[in-house]
Amino acid sequence: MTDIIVIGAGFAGLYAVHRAASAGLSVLGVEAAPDVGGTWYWNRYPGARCDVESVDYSYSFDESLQRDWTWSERFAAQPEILAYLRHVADRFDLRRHYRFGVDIVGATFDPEDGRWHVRSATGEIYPATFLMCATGCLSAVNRPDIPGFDEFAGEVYFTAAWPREDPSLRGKRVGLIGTGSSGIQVAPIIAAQAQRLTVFQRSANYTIPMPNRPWSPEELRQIQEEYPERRRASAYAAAGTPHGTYHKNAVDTEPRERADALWERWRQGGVLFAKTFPDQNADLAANDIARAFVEERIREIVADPGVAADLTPDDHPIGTKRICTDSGYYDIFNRDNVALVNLRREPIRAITFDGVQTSETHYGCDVLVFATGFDAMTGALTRIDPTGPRGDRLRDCWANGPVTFLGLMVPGLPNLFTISGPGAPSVLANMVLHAEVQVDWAIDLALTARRLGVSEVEPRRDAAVAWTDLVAQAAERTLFPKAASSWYLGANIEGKPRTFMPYAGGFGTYRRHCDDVAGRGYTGLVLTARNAGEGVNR
Ligand code: NA7
Repeated sequence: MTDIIVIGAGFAGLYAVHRAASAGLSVLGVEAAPDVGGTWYWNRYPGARCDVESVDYSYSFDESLQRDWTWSERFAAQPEILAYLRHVADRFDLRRHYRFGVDIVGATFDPEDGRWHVRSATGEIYPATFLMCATGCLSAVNRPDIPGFDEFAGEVYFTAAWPREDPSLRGKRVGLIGTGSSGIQVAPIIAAQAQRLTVFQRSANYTIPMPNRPWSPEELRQIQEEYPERRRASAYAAAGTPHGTYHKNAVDTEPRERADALWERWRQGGVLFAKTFPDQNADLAANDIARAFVEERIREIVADPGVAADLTPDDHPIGTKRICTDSGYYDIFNRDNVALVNLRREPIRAITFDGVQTSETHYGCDVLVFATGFDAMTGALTRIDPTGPRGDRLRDCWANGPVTFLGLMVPGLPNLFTISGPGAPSVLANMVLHAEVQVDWAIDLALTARRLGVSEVEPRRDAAVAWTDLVAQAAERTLFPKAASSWYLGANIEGKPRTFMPYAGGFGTYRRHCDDVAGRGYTGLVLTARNAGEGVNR
């Protein structure tokens, strides 16, 4: 009998399978892809990199793994991250627990046998006591509903499902739709290959150049020496990395000192720019200072003032949509073979058999690349739509926005864990350490349940509502809700309820909440012993 099914073989899923198996639980991993990697399996478009430094965006649970693996660059590229995850799967012999190529499309908790029955697209049913969805925040691909989509006669690629054999774009006219992190990362590489690149931009985003470089042997030696301290500093930090903010608020800092701090972060690169000052994401005046700095850089890099203006966001404070990290994005607009189309001025009317028709012009294309994002945070979960013993369905439970307990559990759906689900810091933190925290919490709970002879664990509705209120309050203390079209808010998907989904109170604070609930014997949960009838309120 399987104790726990883990859906997904990305960072969270692999660790969950390892942790469960090491703790003596019988575990089955299921994964739609033919191998491990999760988001790093699918998002293999050229230029894909993580915007968190490699030495932080890696597991901390095993010191010898940490010691033996050497990252070649500050910001790891997709092939290296995938190689790392394959190494982890080999090292801990994790593939033997997995079935690959299994696409899960449903899950129902049967009150009769007290188990989840997890259903694949081909109709197999897998039963287990616990179900852990390690399905990722950014895995349900958004395929935009543009008229004529199927009429296009040329090649079509999605950055989020890039072919394993990299297609050659040399000498072709390429249209790129979408200018989030993925579009911004892939664009410079396409620009260097294609005969012509047309970038279709619906919303401009802020992007910070990534000063990527190989780690020097000396740096690597020092990182190894300081790893324990680095991990200690990350464990309860706001974003799960050792980096903090400047020691003073932007509004309390003299202009010259402020500029120095911003330059420092600009040179450091990556998402850290979004957190240069402590007040940057809470106070519009502080945010405007950081924003003005980046806008000046855009005008310096992009030669045509009209194009620079179009590349400058006008609908969100900086950092309230995921800040992008690029390698030469703004520079491509100085090339003769690259054009920017501002879809706010000339919206797409249709895709035709040979290009894109906007309200103004027809742009001939041989290839269309869609970097149009994801049904983020909830999409991969509502697609499975777990259904509880009393008929509660996740889609209905979240019809007006996600309600969760610690972003990990949902009332009405016992024994279900949603790793990196809404209501947790997830994408606002280092996803790898975040996965470790949540997986540890969930597996500890499963082990506690087993020890106590408890067959069902479920959050109380009032406890979930209280946590969800806390998530909303944390967001209200920030500028995040002011972004017009962010996927954090579900605003990129038509009909999706607008709620700020991640917990913005900080990774360290979140971890303390998790510690606290476990330390008090799982307050907020109902633990039910199957044959003992009544549940125990905690
Ligand atoms: P994002 O950040 O959601 O970006 C998607 C982009 O696609 C964004 O510019 C969208 O414009 C655009 N988009 C979506 N649908 C359309 C249509 N129909 N027409 C034109 N443009 C469209 O996804 P990414 O994959 O780039 O990045 C996701 C995260 O992965 C990233 O934040 C990192 O954390 C890693 P919009 O802004 O909605 O106007």
